[in-house]
Amino acid sequence: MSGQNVNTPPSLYPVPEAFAAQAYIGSRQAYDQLCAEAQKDHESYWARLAREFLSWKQPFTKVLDSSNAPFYKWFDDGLINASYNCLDRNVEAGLGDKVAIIFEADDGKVTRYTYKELLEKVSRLANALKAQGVKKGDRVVLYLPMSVEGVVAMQACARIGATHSVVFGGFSAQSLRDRIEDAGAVLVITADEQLRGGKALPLKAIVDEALAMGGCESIRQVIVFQRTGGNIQMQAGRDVWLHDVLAQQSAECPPEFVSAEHPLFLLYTSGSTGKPKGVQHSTGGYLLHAALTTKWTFDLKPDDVFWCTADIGWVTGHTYVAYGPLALGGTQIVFEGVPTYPDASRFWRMIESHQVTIFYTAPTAIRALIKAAETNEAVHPRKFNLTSLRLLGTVGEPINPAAWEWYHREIGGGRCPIVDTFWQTETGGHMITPLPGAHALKPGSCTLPFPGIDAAVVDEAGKEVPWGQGGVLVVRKPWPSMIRTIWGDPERFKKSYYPADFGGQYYLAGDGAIRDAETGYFTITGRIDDVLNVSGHRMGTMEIESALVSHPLVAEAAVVGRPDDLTGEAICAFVVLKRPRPTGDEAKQLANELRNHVAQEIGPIAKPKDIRFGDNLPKTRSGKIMRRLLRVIAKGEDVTQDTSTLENPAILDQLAQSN
Ligand code: 7RM
Repeated sequence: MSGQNVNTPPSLYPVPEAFAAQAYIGSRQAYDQLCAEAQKDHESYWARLAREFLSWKQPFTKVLDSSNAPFYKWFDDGLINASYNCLDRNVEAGLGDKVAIIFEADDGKVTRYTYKELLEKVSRLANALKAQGVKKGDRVVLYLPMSVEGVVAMQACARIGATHSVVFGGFSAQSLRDRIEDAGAVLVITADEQLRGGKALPLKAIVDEALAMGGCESIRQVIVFQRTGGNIQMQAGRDVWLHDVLAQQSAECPPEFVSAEHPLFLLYTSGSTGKPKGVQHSTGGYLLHAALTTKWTFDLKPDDVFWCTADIGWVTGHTYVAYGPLALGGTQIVFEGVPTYPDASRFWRMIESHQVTIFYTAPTAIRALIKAAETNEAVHPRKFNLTSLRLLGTVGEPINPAAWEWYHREIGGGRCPIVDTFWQTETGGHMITPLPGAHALKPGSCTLPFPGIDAAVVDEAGKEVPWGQGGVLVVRKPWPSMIRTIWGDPERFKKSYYPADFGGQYYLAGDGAIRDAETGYFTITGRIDDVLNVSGHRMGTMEIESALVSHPLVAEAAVVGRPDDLTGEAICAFVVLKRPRPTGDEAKQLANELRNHVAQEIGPIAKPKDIRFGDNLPKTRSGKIMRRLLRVIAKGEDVTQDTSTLENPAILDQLAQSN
């Protein structure tokens, strides 16, 4: 191949010459130079980029404040507004009539929004929020479908300095209530219903249910976007229609400039213990990394059509839908529906019809679409013209090399680099990822840290391990878009991310990693805590256990993950009832009841795939559940470890046979 670099080991995919020639970061040398700049003076490097990428109302004078570490502050005395940076400055630069968002509805209807139109919508809603008494620093919960209105609502909050907290539309009333209460939100923005795969699913009714549960007395108003016209109850004095409030408001709203450290948003995510944590992000540092990574990782150019398929309910939808592409004045697709409706060619059809050039999705979607294409020629990507594509990306979970190869060959035509981007809700944006014009690719590896990110693989003592040896992934230096705290629980923030056993110095990602012996490339080996990754969705085992034991029949439950070809990991629950262990049809029926109960408590995405009933759980003599053994049983493998420390070794056979 002509693009082959002499230094590229043969198992790697070299950077295509044509791509490198036009890329912002077009060589390994250019990448190394940026890393060297950051290495030499971490603060000056980030300060330079913050000045280049963002427009400041008042420039910052201090870059990094470590005086209260690990509660780092970046660009603290700078004044900035995220919505100004995403909208006004693009309009001011002459991009007012450029299409910002191409919206494709579930039913295929397409609507385009220019930067000018988006700015108007955002300003109207921002004025409506102000009219409702929403003030700078107030929290606003968004429970919305994947929609332009969702992006507008986030931007409107940012415009007035309110802190948004988006709750994914698949979460239950209970989960929504918990988040509203924890955030102390003053207002909810929702829709009557959401449309997914031709089906209307309730949203407003779930908000009603959540607010009726109590604990949400801080809520003063509910704004309702009319999406389907479905039948819902409007509570007088509390609920108003979005179209009514927008019509009453002016299309001009001066942005509220805030400190760079002002909380732009909270986003709840699962941890290894009990309840979800409200990850708090800043305005300036976060927006910098959103813009910077969108530009360098995705090589986003003015003429690109960018499509990130993530829902705004997840962090990927925040950084690479609501903020990153807009901060750069890009054009992007917002898609309401699902990849399998009306059939499993929806993504490929949309790439062709919108001439998408950069496509970013999750391995779980790729695996599902591979399976569909294998059994149904009509939905095979080769039936579509995908030649507009120039770059592909993945996120959310490890991608298995076979799926990578298929994505590369069938979607990218062998011509498009794939950026396998490793990051987390807490990191705000990409941490370890190829820069497509600089790095030769290795399927299954996220390659090297983004310039300025000091990632390392260390042992339990915090000491770096040699390449080729597995360890724990840490980030040694603070970076601008890092999590600032856990809302309302700074102690938990410290304990979760800067625990004393790693010297308290390094950010602990919660993942294991190994670096390739020759290239130093990172491969993520999976979570090292009790967090599962099901279809790219983060789920705490304890959260699911709590949901199970809240059912009146359940005495005890233990949840583990097991590998799954389609979803990456599958949830496997071991349950002890308060009555004799059920078998046969009774077991099936009870398992279904428990699954529905978990859906009620958390949401359908948390439903266990397997539920096994036992008389007991395998425990040590001190009463600790041996999850390690449960993981072996969940996989369907034989327990070969020594089980002599178990209180009740006979339970293993029972659980193994209870499937
Ligand atoms: C963006 C996002 C974070 C967890 C993280 C990892 C896993 C994410 C990759 C990955 C291997 C990747 N935020 N993860 N990306 N594992 N390769 N490219 O997913 O907070 O929801 O999840 O997801 O375990 O810790 S998240």
